[in-house]
Amino acid sequence: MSDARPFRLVVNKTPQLPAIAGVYLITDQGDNLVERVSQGLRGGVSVLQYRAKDKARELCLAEGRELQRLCTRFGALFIVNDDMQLANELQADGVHLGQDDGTVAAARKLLGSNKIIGVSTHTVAEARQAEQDGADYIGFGAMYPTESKAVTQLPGIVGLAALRAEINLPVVAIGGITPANACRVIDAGADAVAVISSILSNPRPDAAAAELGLLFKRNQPFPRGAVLSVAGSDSGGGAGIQADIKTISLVGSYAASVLTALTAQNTRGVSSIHGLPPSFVLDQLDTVLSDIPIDVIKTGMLHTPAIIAALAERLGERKVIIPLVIDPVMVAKGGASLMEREAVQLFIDQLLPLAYLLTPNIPEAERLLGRVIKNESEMEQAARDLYALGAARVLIKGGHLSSQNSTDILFDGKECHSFSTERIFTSNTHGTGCSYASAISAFLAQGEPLLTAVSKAKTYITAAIRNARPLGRGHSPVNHYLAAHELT
Ligand code: TZP
Ligand code: MG
Repeated sequence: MSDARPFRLVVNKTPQLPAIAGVYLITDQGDNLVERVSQGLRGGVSVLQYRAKDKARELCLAEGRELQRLCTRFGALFIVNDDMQLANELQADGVHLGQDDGTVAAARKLLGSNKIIGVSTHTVAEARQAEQDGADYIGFGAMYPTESKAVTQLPGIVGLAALRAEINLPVVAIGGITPANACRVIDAGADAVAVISSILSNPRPDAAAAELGLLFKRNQPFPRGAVLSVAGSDSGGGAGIQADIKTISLVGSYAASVLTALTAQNTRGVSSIHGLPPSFVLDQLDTVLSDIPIDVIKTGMLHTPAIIAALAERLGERKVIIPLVIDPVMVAKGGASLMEREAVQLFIDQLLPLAYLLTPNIPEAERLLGRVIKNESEMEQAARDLYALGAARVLIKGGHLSSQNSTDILFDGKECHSFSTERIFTSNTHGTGCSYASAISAFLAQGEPLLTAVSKAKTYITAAIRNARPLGRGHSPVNHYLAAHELT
């Protein structure tokens, strides 16, 4: 027997750590740090830098170990700021050095070849030097003025773009970055965004981290980003899962689907509903999520309390969240109830708190809050109250009011923003809610910041209503095709 063995198994004993990319969170000096960091990790933070300014050694060791355990649980890298001795004692994944915190060579000697060493830089010259010295990534800033640190150099976005052209190492941009401005930082070439306050001072660190994470999709090829729609089928094709898939695909994202119920429906109404077993809803969900990288989950008609409970339990179990856009579908255009009565309280208690974004129209917001909403200032209060029930961001749609413009109000946890378009007087609005929430979900999955995603989706849905063609004898469906066409 020949002993020739053409292939040799090579075992790499020191597996490479993942490259620095995505959302890079730096700790602050406030209370409840472990809980806030834990929420950030749940929102998808990929690197945590432990920055313990002026803390006693014993405290640093204890706190560092706790944070490190969290990082291990969430699959995030754990980097220690400034102090290579502490990094060594904690056996962190690496250390981040300021210009005065010791050399890359000294850190390499102490920590070994498989640890990550980052260096803070403010100019192309400093970054080139760090690259020559053998750093694994560079920090670069500040991008914007910030209250978190007294910064003396502000190379900004222009400086970052110039640096990007010169440097091959991963670049972590820092300083005053928020989910609203990070798109400019990413477009200028940052591989990661380092933030303190925009995650740790946000009342919802999970949502803030998830918002930052989605932005990294913005330069991917089309179809860009993937949305999973959990909804009912509308045999008429104007609303439900059919509207969702049309919208998501036409605006440029990948659409996957989990069906909750089948409706026999046309433009005049729903004639019957065939609900699917919750176990099969979950089987669809698990099967999709175990294979396809989904960026945003959007829910529509959920139909029964059992489906709502099953979905809430499964999504709540996830370690790292997938941002969830919940369109609380309750009543069909023709008046048919699409959410059973007992389901509403269960929805409020179990699913609503998992929402990244909740998108009720006025009748839905009224039903959720148990009071009448008559004007824009009452819409604002309603958005704040639904936020208090646990949705991280809330968009109340004003289509059912009778004002001159159609105005929607978004509460982002800090302030209200309004989005207005011309009101189109028509009854051809079948599928409006589904299509609007799907467009928002797709734009989020494409890496648009929330305000841009809502604004583009509002433009889309307004065009879809304006271009609706008579079809059937009831409420004609909106025009998905021409709306997407107008957007481009
Ligand atoms: N280095 C340069 S700016 C900065 C550090 C540590 C602070 C960043 O904090 P924030 O709150 O994200 O602006
Ligand atoms: Mg430092």
